[in-house]
Amino acid sequence: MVVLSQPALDQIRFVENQKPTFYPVIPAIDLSKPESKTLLVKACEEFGFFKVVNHGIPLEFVDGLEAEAVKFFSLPQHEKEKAGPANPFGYGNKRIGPNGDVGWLEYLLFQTNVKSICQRSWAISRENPKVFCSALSDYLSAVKKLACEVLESLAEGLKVEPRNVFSKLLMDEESDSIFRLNHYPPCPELQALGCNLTGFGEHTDPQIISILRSNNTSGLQISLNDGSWVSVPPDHNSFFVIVGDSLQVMTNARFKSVRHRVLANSFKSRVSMIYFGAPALREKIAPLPVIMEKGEESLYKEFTWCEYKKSAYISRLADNRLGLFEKT
Ligand code: GA4
Repeated sequence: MVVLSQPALDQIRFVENQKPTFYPVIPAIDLSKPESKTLLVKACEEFGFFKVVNHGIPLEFVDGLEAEAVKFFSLPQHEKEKAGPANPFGYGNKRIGPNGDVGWLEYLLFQTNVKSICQRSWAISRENPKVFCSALSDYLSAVKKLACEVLESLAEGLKVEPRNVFSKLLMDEESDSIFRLNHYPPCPELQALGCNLTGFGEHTDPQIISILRSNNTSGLQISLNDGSWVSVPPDHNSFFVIVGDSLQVMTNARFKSVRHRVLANSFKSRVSMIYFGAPALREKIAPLPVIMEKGEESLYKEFTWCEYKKSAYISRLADNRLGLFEKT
């Protein structure tokens, strides 16, 4: 059994128990179909969230990394702590970020360059760091390729050129993309308490695009435009795509970064893996001139990814981080 150490259960936010509302029509986009470009744009405009099928990521990469993650999270607590604390990279337990946010989860946070993955693998898998390193590297190359394909289709759907206008930011050698493995242990006490517990509190992702894959355990919820929360049925064969704040800015708010959260489950462990595609630190984040209509003005002040990231790391998880950069 996995025992999560401090902070204790009562320090984590409980969420009112509402009947689970499942996402009305979660856009499921088949990337092999020619109409996918238009559907991707529509989903980014309406929800900032969708799932993709026929994504081309080999199942063995997904299973290989999930098996390594499960192996790590099953280690005794003192062993896992050797890979921590997460500042911000490494093993973290319940504490999220540096400003007092907590949730019912443990996680590993990584930079995505091969050198740092391989170095960190030594603290994660003492028996066989090479296996962990290669499982993570294989998965990362495949998921980065998927993120770039989605971004290129979005550029085509928006009729902006060149088609790599977004994807080149992730392909940059100095791209600041990161990756996280999350484990939400079951919390049986919730049954008796009759309420929900925050696994990962509500937030938007600061980056350009996030690609999330989870096992078949529920928990992910999305906030709709009217502020209501809906549960996303888990689907271990698909990848969920989340529009980040930076893509919202680059499209001058045509695309919406989606607020999302994860609730803990009473019975089952949830394991998720998320790739956060980000630009290089020096990169300016601003609406693309080719997207702006004649006379349209930017809704945002100019900033670099480095400035946005700095400001994110002094914010609380649920804060409206883009608010600080909106023109008044
Ligand atoms: C949210 C998205 C990613 O998980 C993350 C998170 C990061 C962290 O866990 O260290 C942050 C959070 C995320 C935004 C605000 C700050 C930073 C925790 C937090 C309170 C890795 C990221 O890039 O931003």
